[in-house]
Amino acid sequence: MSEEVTMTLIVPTRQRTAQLGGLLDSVAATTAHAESLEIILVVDADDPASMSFRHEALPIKHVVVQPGQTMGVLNSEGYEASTGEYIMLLNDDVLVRTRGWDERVRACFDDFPDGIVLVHVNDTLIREHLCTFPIVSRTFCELAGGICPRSYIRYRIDDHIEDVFNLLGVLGVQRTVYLRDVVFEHLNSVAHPEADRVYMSDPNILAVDAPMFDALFDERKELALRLIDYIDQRARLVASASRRQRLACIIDPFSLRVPGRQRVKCSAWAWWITILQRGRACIRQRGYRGLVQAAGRRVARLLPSPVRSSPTLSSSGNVHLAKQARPLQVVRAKGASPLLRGCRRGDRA
Ligand SMILES: [Mn+2]
Repeated sequence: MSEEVTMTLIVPTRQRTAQLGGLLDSVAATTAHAESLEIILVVDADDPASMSFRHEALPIKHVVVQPGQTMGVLNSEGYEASTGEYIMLLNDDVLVRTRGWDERVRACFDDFPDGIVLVHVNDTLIREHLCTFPIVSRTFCELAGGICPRSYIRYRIDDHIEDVFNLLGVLGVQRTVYLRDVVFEHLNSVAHPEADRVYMSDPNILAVDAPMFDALFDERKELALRLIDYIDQRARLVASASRRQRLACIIDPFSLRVPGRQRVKCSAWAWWITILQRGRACIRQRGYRGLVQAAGRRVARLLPSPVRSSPTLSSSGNVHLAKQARPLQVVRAKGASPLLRGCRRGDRA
């Protein structure tokens, strides 16, 4: 495994280092490749305990901001300082429960080499209903102009990211992966008399974040279009490279002159004239027996034959024909069209 950072966890945290320690212990205990992990703690300048927090098993980077910033700003500042190829927005009130979670996430991104994927884990509260802890690629962030808008106070950051991918889905590009059995237990819940643990949101903050989310809808639609353009452009480059490779294998242009290479178009009238002319020429040159033989050969040619004249790749990588193709010679008998060549006496083509 390389020492390169592939995964960044962005964790805004304030004055609860015990809980933060619990999260990082669980990360250290479950990560398959801790050496390619980067933890970014976004901490307030008036919080010395968080600013000096370290973990013995994990590389920690601190990003210090002025107190009182929005979650949008905290996550964005964390993103600006990140170096990982894949970036996860996380909270400090989480315990990672699934061993090898990072390999599972990595495998999802490997399925889409263009990097336009949203992976999310099971937070045990909101689960498949929303990507509470979203993971996206740096490529996505660069196309989006950041990991999230800075203006969201606390809520709707996950909704905002997920919504972009929901819009991709509308356009037939399904790029959201929910890892149901990769558990990041979210401890942010309150006892609710009528239900299991539920996540309670602050209505005053939601009153700001919800209209913001609505106001940015058109912006997300534009982003979805940009993402699809990027996906298409990448696919074209990959297809073009593979076509170039196929053409590079061909060294003999005459090897391409195989039967069936043209789309033959002919009016019914011209077709009948040709058949009659050929038949007459055959009878003239080789008699009725020759005509039957020629017709038999023509029928045999229509039958599928794996050996005859199909281009094959030799061990040297060069395309050649099972039977050596001759350069075409247009033979023009008196008044006969080049099409009549097939009926020349002694022709064993
Ligand atoms: Mn939380």
